[in-house]
Amino acid sequence: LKHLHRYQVQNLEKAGILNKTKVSENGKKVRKNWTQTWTVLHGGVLTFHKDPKSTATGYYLRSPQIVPEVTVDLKGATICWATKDKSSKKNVLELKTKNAVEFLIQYDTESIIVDWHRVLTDTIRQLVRS
Ligand code: I3S
Repeated sequence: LKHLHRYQVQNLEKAGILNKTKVSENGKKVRKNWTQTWTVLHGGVLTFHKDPKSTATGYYLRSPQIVPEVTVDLKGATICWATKDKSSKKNVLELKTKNAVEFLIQYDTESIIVDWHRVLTDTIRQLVRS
């Protein structure tokens, strides 16, 4: 089990609390539903987990099998800063998946969202080459 823990930690590229909402699916706008989620970037896949309180880092690592609420394959996805018309919130990222699902990702602390932007951009770039 200890080995499993180490394996999980090494491959965990980034994790943290973010606000997210889906905005469209198959070109169709869906009603926003901003929720705070525990977000994990791992092996080119981004997952959103419900109830960040019960899924803080320790809990996630102890329960690597935990089923995410949403799984996003970043291969073929795009990430950019959302334009002002997309949301009244600050520090908003727009994530579009290859199969035409659009999410907004947001966090009030600029340094945190800037970090996520950098890591997501790098991950998507690497996946293009792979
Ligand atoms: O882009 P919208 O439709 O103005 O987004 C806002 C709404 O979804 C609103 O909820 P209602 O569906 O009850 O109107 C949300 O509470 C807002 O947070 C949404 O806008 P922001 O600007 O926060 O992304």
